[in-house]
Amino acid sequence: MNFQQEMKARKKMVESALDIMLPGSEVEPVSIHQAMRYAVLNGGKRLRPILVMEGARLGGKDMEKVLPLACAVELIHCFSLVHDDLPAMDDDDLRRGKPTCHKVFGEAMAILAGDALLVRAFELSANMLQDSSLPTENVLWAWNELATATGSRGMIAGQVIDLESENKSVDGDTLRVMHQKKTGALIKAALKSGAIVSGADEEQLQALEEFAGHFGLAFQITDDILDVEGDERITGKKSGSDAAGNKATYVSVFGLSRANQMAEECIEQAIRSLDIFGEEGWFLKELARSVLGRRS
Ligand code: GRG
Repeated sequence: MNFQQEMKARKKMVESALDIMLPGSEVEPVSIHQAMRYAVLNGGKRLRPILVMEGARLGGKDMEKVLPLACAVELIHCFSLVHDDLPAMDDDDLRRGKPTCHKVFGEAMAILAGDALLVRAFELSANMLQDSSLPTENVLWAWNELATATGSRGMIAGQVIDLESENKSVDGDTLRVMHQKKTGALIKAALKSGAIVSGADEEQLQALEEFAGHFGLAFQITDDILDVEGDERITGKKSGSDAAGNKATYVSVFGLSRANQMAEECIEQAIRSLDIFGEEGWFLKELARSVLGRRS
């Protein structure tokens, strides 16, 4: 299978699993379950669950084994998107090409749906303890990585720095830390948690952590570039919202040309981090290269 086919196949696996792992839209109270399903089963590249699966493959386990963990990571990501779009945060009307969760279900239900997705994510991670082929201590370790990456020292910290930086001049270091936490932490935890549960060794974990650090930053830089140059019909969200919200981005701080160059440098470094995997590193290398040309 080539890279595109592999991505498509993994995305399909994740989408089927998400459909099963979310409560059905007929489960009472139906309003919350409909809002949760709307927020998750609405497109999306499924990058983070695909990283969990790749971590597991490189650690030597079947990708199917870690599907509950992969889905948990996607639910955490979707929770963050629902809350990020709320009027109190970015106040966005469009996400993945569709009206945002609060536009369809109302603000209160969107807040609850986000909360419920986060809780369901930890339920799914806990369910992995029932799989006797996965060492309990590794499942707990992965769970801990995920919680730290999501919480007030990880993604939520990044969001706080973001909120507190609005309308202020921000230097490159603050911007990098903000993005490492807001976007990078969950991306890193995704790849690492998949590798941890499947028993990857210290050297592999170190390499994956390094890869994910560079990859996550490149991903965010290209996100900032897409906000300026992207086609709304493809990105599925409103362009120019960073500038409209007076947000510090790689484009506003460094300019478009330097931002592009920085993304390329990050991807080169990411690819170099994979040396220890030899041929086995092909999927992550292709994934890294695809970030530079991404249009959504
Ligand atoms: C309010 C308690 C509370 C928590 C929420 C809102 C928040 C904390 C964190 C925000 C994190 C956030 C929205 C980061 C943005 C990261 C980003 C680049 C999102 C887009 O990711 P893609 O391109 O999206 O992978 P798809 O739609 O493809 O999944």
